[in-house]
Amino acid sequence: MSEAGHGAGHDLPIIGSGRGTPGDAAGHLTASPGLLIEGVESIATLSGGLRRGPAQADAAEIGGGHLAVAAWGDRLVAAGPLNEVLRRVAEAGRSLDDFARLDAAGGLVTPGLIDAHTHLVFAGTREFEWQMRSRGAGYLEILHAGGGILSTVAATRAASDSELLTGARRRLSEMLANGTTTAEAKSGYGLNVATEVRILELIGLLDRQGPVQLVPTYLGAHAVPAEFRNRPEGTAEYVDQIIGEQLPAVAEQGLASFCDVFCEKGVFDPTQTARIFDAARDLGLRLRVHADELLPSGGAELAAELGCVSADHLAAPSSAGIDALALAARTGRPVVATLLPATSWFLGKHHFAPARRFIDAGIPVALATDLNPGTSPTVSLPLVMSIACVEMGMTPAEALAAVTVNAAHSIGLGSELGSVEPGKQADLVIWDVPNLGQIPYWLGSNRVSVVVKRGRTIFERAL
Ligand code: IZC
Ligand code: ZN
Repeated sequence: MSEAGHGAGHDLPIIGSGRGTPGDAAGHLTASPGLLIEGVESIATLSGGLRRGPAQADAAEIGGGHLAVAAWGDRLVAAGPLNEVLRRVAEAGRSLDDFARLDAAGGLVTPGLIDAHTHLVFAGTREFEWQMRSRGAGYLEILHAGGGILSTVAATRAASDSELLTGARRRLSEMLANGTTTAEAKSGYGLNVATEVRILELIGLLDRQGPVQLVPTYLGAHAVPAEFRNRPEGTAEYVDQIIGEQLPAVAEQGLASFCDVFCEKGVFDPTQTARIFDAARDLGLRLRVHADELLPSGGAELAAELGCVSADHLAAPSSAGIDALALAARTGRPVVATLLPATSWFLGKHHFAPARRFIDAGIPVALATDLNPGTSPTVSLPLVMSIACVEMGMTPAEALAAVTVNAAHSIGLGSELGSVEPGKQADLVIWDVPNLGQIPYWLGSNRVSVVVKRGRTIFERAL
């Protein structure tokens, strides 16, 4: 639907329970196993796999109107001109009677958005620290004075499960309303065995409850906790605890897909990071890293060397680090550069990751919110896309690839999520805009009309 016609969203029929898929924990069955979305103006399919180099700008768009998307169960069946989609449905031996119908009213369909970097589960807020920063205090200076991450750790340790769940659920529902259907979610505000395990268990519970799908990451190496900080060998002792106690507990219970480390000057150095990663890999975890957020710290180089699935932040990589990531991409071992421009912006840094250099060097770029109470209290991937376009010179199509197909690869789910292709999971957003350029263009507004997860409508906006 065009901007002039956006009121047409009133007419969208409500289907399903708004929750759950057949067989999931919620157990809400919907009437029809199929879903047919009609009246689509254009589809940004993002088909064709990981985007890098000039291909980062290829959204694999189908335009011209009279388009449709069909799903059966939780899988996509067909997307394209309505006639072709109906033919595919018939060829598959399905009757249209078994499809719920949804009118996109001339809107755009994209894959469900994927937020590849969030610190979803935390207690407390840090608006006070943010105001200190705008008066000149440094992020790491505040951390070393016992604030920053450590103030969130104190609040999180003290919070009950139900308090943590209430906060996380509120953020998840806002993420969903902004088009996010899958998110990576980190621990890292526990910094001891009991609370790190507790946070990851809560992430598992939230994932099972849905509808937003979560990929859990263990981030015990987010900071050195207060109880270790006044010892001469405190950092080394805490790394020993991570390797000796936290990682085995997390791995034994199968609580995390990834292990992450905040590799930054003054936090964990590359040698400590590599020790943690060696242990994590031995326990079957995949690797992702907070790399070069504030200063060149050897994080990008390490990510390439150790085969991290993703290197995140990269606002201050060294040239050698960029070269190492480019070489990894050229030699078939791509590390996704997951950039977090809302963080740079909220830190008031005027210093953003060199996205154009990454893209020109053939490094696949993803974008994520970095949702956290200190440096990026936002849930909105469309807002992150806007900042990426304005501050990092990305095009809207590059930014869309960065929050769909490349974000799927960043969390290791590239074969399952991130594009509108037959066989992939039916996670979709119907947008109240006629073309993808308008997603980041409508700065700070929300143009999501309908969100579909695993073939079921889970969100509809009342216009
Ligand atoms: O709570 O400050 N950078 N970790 C590394 C963060 C930002 C989150 C926080
Ligand atoms: Zn982070």
